[in-house]
Amino acid sequence: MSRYSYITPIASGSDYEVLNNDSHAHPTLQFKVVIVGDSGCGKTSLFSSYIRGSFPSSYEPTIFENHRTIVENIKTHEILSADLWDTAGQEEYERLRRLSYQDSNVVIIAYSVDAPESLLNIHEVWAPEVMTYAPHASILLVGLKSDIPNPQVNPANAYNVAQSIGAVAHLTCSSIQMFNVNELFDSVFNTAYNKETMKKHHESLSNINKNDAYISNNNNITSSSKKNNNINNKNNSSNSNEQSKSKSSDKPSKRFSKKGKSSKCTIL
Ligand SMILES: Nc1nc2c(ncn2[C@@H]2O[C@H](COP(=O)(O)OP(=O)(O)OP(=O)(O)O)[C@@H](O)[C@H]2O)c(=O)[nH]1
Ligand SMILES: [Mg+2]
Repeated sequence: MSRYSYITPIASGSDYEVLNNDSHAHPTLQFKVVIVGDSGCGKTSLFSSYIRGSFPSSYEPTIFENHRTIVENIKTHEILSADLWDTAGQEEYERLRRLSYQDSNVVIIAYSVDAPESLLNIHEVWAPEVMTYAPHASILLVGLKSDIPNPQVNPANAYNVAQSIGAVAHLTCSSIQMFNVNELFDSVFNTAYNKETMKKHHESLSNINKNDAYISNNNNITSSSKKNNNINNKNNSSNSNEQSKSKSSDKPSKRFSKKGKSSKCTIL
């Protein structure tokens, strides 16, 4: 990997293999991945090389296309399903493209290493659009057509752009030569998978905290009722036990509902 490429820990982990769509695999998780970038930078060729293992023979501008792809983690054999959304780089399809972002987990922003303006457009067009329409999606930056001799894009500039838009990975690929294509999609799936796993982990932690709050509230009830009993025992008034019992059973329920509410708010 060149010194200007990187894959952060969230985008690292496992390797994946594309399965036949007619395989009867049962995915455990489903993701949506969108690719955007200047027209002609090589988005469709990248998807085609990865999914079908073939490079398109002619250039046809995309209007809109999506592919459901089933992949298997080669270590754990876990099956994931990914909807790969190919979009139009052309300006006239801007409105249609903006509809593609909804609910995406990962967005690949692409430029071509032979077109410096496609890198400039990351700041001008693509990153602002992604941040507006897919604010929660993770971004990977990819430089396409890396096989072209004498690339026009300065790799240090591309690295700086990747950092400035918070890309979780920056790679250069060649769809013709299948160079770094699998590596790019491994990073895409690892990002989506790791994010989902972290989300589930946080959710279960928050449930544990809620249970803890519930238990501690119940403990407060018990200790407060004991305290009340002690006070009442000290006072030693007639029927004090019965009274204190009824008081203690009134009081704790109030405290419980108050405490229960505020701790719930804090957690949520
Ligand atoms: N040398 C080289 N050429 C490529 C590569 N990938 C794509 N191309 C060429 O670049 C041109 C545009 O490729 P596409 O993949 O259709 O570009 P796109 O980004 O999908 O374009 P739009 O659909 O218009 O947004 C085609 O002529 C491809 O043959 C690559 O890895 N290396
Ligand atoms: Mg296309």
